[in-house]
Amino acid sequence: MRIKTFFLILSLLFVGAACNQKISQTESVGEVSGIETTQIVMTASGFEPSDITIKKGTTVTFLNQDIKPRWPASASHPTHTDYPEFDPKQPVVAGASWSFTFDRVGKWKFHDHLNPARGGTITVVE
Ligand SMILES: [Cu+2]
Repeated sequence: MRIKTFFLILSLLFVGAACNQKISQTESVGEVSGIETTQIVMTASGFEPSDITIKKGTTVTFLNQDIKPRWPASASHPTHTDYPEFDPKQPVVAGASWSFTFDRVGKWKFHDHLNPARGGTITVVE
């Protein structure tokens, strides 16, 4: 009986230790990543949100929730020369997304290359 109790306590300790390890692993992953991300949804009515302010190094994911392709790109249409890298160089198909990390501080106007009347501004700060 005593031995049974001893093993029961021992196994509980092991389970407890395993749980602690899992928790600390999750925490460290969170610390290591430390990458800021944000999302802009694209639909037929434009970008949501269309005007955001982010810190330099933030990754913005443009998610296409429309049934048609969408194409986020830097001003000005059609050459996209303000921030040439801010351009997937091809349409983002329905249901897909495109992510871009903003490394340049500035006020970047953008638009939907397939519907240039829709657009917004991404302000990147230090
Ligand atoms: Cu364009």
